[in-house]
Amino acid sequence: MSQPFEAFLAQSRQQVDNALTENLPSPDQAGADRRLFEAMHYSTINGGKRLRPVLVYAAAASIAEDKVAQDILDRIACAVECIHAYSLVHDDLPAMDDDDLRRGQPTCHIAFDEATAVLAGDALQGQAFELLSTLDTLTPHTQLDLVRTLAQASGAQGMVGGQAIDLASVDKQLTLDALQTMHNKKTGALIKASVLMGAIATQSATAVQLQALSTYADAIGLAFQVQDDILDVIADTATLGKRQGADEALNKPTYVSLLGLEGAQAKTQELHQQAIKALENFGEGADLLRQLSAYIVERGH
Ligand code: GRG
Repeated sequence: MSQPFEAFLAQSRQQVDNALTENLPSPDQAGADRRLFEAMHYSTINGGKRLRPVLVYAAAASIAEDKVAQDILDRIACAVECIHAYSLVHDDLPAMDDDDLRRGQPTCHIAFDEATAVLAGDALQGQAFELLSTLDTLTPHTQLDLVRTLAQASGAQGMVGGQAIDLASVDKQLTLDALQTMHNKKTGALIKASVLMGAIATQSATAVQLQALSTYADAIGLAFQVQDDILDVIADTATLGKRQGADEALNKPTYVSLLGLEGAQAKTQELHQQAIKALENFGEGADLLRQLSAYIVERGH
């Protein structure tokens, strides 16, 4: 019987926060690099939703509950969150989205300075792969599989490539397909990697199960982005910061601008149903993944 969803979310968030505190360089040690370490902490241990780490834990449970040591999953969850945090720090820089607020606090380059924010993002990326190299109770094949999955999802074919397409699409009319390709890479790839890495870590997922999880992840990754666009439109931009303002000023296309608000809401429901269907051959171990799909399309922030 899987754990109640709210308890699972709270516990997963606590686990990954503990793992981040344990595995990032201490901001308390004296030295010329202290400012860098402070910026890394500032940008990670600051109350994000921890969706990607939660997906790591839930995907592992969908294949085999209790088969992977908690410590292994914590380090994988931590690695994924380090990549996510690095992407946010760099995305907020003046050269990219030029945002002043993130998670309700001044962005890293505002709280520190631009050079430190660039370095903190770079260091978080390195930290992620260092963490994956410490999973020595897994087979070397599994370790390499995890490294490759995260590298592909975060690099030129994934998140960074998606960001490049996004930057190139400013002031351009994108078709729905082109918008989808951009989001699949920019945000979907890391969400998918989180699901696959949780499953890979069990060392017992079949090719058919991995394919089903891939289909599930594609659907929730897109649903996450459509819901993000919906939230941007219905939120009071004055209180939520300037992401929407920046997108409007840059004339970036969104799901709401292409489908309308009701069309976008219908799209999230359709994607949720696709995600649920992808898991039809999974047992109750996948209930957390099913509930996470509902959480993504129902979330209010
Ligand atoms: C700069 C290399 C590089 C990549 C940037 C992911 C990304 C690519 C930029 C993020 C821009 C953005 C705000 C996109 C909207 C969707 C999104 C990823 C929101 C932030 O993720 P959440 O909602 O954030 O999971 P929290 O704060 O909960 O972790």
